Parts: sequence; C-alpha cells; structure tokens
Amino acid sequence: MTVASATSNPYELAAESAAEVTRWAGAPPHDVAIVLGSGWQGVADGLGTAEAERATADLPGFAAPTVAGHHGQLRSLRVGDHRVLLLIGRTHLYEGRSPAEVVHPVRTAVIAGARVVVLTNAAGGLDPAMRPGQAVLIRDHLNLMGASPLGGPAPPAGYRGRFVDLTDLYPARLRALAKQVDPTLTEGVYAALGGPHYETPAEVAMLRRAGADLVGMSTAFEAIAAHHLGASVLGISLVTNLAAGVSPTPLDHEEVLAAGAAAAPYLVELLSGVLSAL
Ligand code: 8IG
Repeated sequence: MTVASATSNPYELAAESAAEVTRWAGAPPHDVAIVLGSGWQGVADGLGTAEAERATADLPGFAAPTVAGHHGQLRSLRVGDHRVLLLIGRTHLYEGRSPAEVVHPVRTAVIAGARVVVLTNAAGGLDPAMRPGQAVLIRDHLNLMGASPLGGPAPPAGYRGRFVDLTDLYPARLRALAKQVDPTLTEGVYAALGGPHYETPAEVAMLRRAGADLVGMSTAFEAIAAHHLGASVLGISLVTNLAAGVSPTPLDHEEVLAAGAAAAPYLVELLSGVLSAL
C-alpha cells in the first residue's frame, strides 16, 4: 500500500514527501543519505544513535517493502558535522513496483537536501577471486533492467531535463575517500538485472564478458535518479555470494543476510570513516 497523494507526478510526489521529512526532522537539512540494502541492516545501529526514527509507511509515495530483511524505516542522525538520513530497506522492480516507486526514497532524500547519496547493496561476485563478506566500490554500472527511472513524464519546470549524461555517475572523488578509509578496497562494475531469480550460468558468463564484476537487483536506478537531481553517488556492494556457475553451491537469500551480519562491524567502520572524510 502507498499513502494517497493529490499528485501522480513522481517529482511532485517526491517533493511532497521531502517537505514532510523536513518538517519531521527539522533544520538543518540532511546533507547525506545512506540507503541500506539487504545484508546492510545490521549497520544502522553502529552508525550512531538516531535523533528521530519513523516508518516510511505513512510518508507519501513510499511503497511497503515485501522482502525479508527490508524494513521500510527512516532514521535521522548526526555523524560528525553531517546530518545523515538513513533509508533502511528499499523497493525493487521485482516487487512489481515501477522505476519511479523504486527511486522515490532517493528522490525524497535529495530534494530534502542530500548532496551525497551512499547506495549500498548485497551483490553476487562475478570474479572467482572475490570472497563473500568483501566490500567492493562501484566504479560504474550496466543497467540491464530494461527501463530507466527517468522514463515517464518529463521532469517539471525547475528540474534538469531527462537526457542526462552518466559519464561521472560514481565520482572518483568519493571512491577515493572510501579508499583512504580502507586502502585494500577494490572497485568493480555492477550489473543491475531485474531478478528476482538469480542468473543462469550462461548469463553469468555473458556478464563477465561484458565487463561486469558484480551482479545485483538494485542501485542502478537510484544512482541515475540521484545524479539527475544533482547529488553525488557512492555505491558500495557487499559480495555475499559468488554468482551462479562461479559459486560451487546454489544461491539463497539467507546466505545474503548471514554474510551481511558477519560483515557489519567492518561496514560500520567503512561508512563512519567515509562520513568523517566527507
Ligand atoms: I546478494 O548472484 C545477490 N544479489 N542478480 N545475482 C543477482 N542478484 C544478487 C546476487 C546474484 N546475489
């Protein structure tokens, strides 16, 4: 269920929920938003004590999550000089949601003031050298979702047009900050597929030949939408499994959540370090 609104325009709807977030959290605005994907939920408490917290269910445009490990919650916290909006749980295309619904939380955060958006996810590793529990910085993506979050009605007056350049979608400056925190971090190309099934071994072989290092079912739309609104994006994948045909065993969602829980202390250090370097 989604809370009713007078508008069906996705930008106006995001502006409405941003106004509600601003009213709720007060000034100054959040300057950083962090989306915690599956496997990353355990990180929320480690980042600091929430000044305020609410379910997304009563905010305009937020879809109710349907996936185990995705809660649908906003938290507002201070980390050093930053006001951070944590978006806990996310909406995926495979839940039957539209691209606009998938990016609504990120649009809300950027319109509410976020200049940096950190997108986290759990992903399959395509490189046999990758290890479950390893974090990888997203250097670029292949959007194989067959859609764009900028499709649909043209952005209203005051927004950038929809033919957006994506050359610098995941800016090197933000990746460099993360590497200052952990010099052993590597980078990779994230292939976004619709899911919810995992890939066939033939698809995994294709993705490797196409230059992908990671595969998952999120993030690409949100990165595009955040960049379109002028925010800078840092993408971090937690490799929780090796992809089909690379992994010796079948894939399963519990494995994702377990790998996330085990990596949580490291991921807290990493995100806290990035926030203090920002
Ligand atoms: I975690 O192997 C996780 N998410 N598409 N493929 C896709 N998504 C994933 C995978 C994977 N692992």
